[in-house]
Amino acid sequence: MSMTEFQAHVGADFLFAEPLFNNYDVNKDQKLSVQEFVDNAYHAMNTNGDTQVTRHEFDHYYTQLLHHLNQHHG
Ligand SMILES: [Ca+2]
Ligand SMILES: [Ca+2]
Repeated sequence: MSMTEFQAHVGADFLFAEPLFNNYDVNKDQKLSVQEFVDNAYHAMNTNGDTQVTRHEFDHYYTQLLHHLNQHHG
């Protein structure tokens, strides 16, 4: 792997991680509390806004996440 390839790889990861982290970090203290992490993951998965995350909703979220990662990793 060349330095250019390495930087492209790290850069893509950073670009993906930064907005994701900021989205989770509700009070912007640059740390994720358990509450912030759980709330965001829960709301991200619970697409129909009820009080439960079904297996279907979880699978949908997981598929979307993998899709994102595959796009950035080429
Ligand atoms: Ca926080
Ligand atoms: Ca639901």
